[in-house]
Amino acid sequence: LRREEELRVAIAEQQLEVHYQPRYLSQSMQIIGAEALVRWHHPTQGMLLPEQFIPLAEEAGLIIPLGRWVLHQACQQAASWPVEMTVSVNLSPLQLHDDRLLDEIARALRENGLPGERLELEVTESALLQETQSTLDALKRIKALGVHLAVDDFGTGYSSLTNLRHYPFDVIKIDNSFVAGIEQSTEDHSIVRALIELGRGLQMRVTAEGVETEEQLRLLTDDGCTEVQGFHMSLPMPAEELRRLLARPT
Ligand code: G
Ligand code: G
Ligand code: MN
Ligand code: NA
Repeated sequence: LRREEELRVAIAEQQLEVHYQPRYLSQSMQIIGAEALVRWHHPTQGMLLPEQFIPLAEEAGLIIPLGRWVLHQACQQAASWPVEMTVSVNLSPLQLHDDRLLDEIARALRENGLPGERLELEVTESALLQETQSTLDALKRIKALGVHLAVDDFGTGYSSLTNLRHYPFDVIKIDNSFVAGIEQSTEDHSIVRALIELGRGLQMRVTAEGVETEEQLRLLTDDGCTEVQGFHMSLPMPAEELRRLLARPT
């Protein structure tokens, strides 16, 4: 309960900070967007990563105010970038099924003057397993705002491919775990190639996540994966650092 109280205070007192990890075109290494990743500057424990507090936020019902705060921050930042690119925000399944989500998204866009196309919301593949019809309805309402949708951690959730066809996703994000194995494992490499092909067939863009080496980047580019994200190109960074990176002449 103490931790929960601390998190409540953290949301109210702005101890949270959003970092941004750039997403690149694999061919040109042009930055085409960035993913918002929340951090908690805990008063005594230093910087905490999302896996250390998102599960608690979900259990305690705090993911709604936390998610709302991240969404507003991300839209505000994106509106201030010197380049017109997309900001991606992770959505918890609980947010997806919250009645107020649609209004919150519309408000975050409107208050920051950000066009819907410049926001992308990421939903994990595992979130698609439950309540198919209400999930589909929620996604369609978000799409109607012009906002883009990405299916995150793809390949790990065992969702049926039939469902994927009916969902209005713009982007498939291939999970880190497959990308990590493509140099050593022909199986992992085959899975990644199949996911790239699946995206092509469904007319969805494909982003490979967790690209950590030059060789992984080369293999993915050769396989026709047009977008990449990962430590090899860039770590998640504070908003100010990303702004400087974007302002730098290329
Ligand atoms: O930042 P890190 O690299 O440690 O992220 C770990 C996990 O936390 C990822 O799966 C990411 O989707 C999730 N995450 C990061 N920021 C947010 C957020 O603002 N909301 C939700 N729901 N999940 C987030
Ligand atoms: O939302 P999602 O689960 O996709 O969140 C991305 C997570 O992956 C974040 O925790 C982010 O810090 C992490 N990440 C980003 N790039 C890399 C990478 O190259 N390698 C690894 N292992 N993790 C990464
Ligand atoms: Mn993500
Ligand atoms: Na992911």
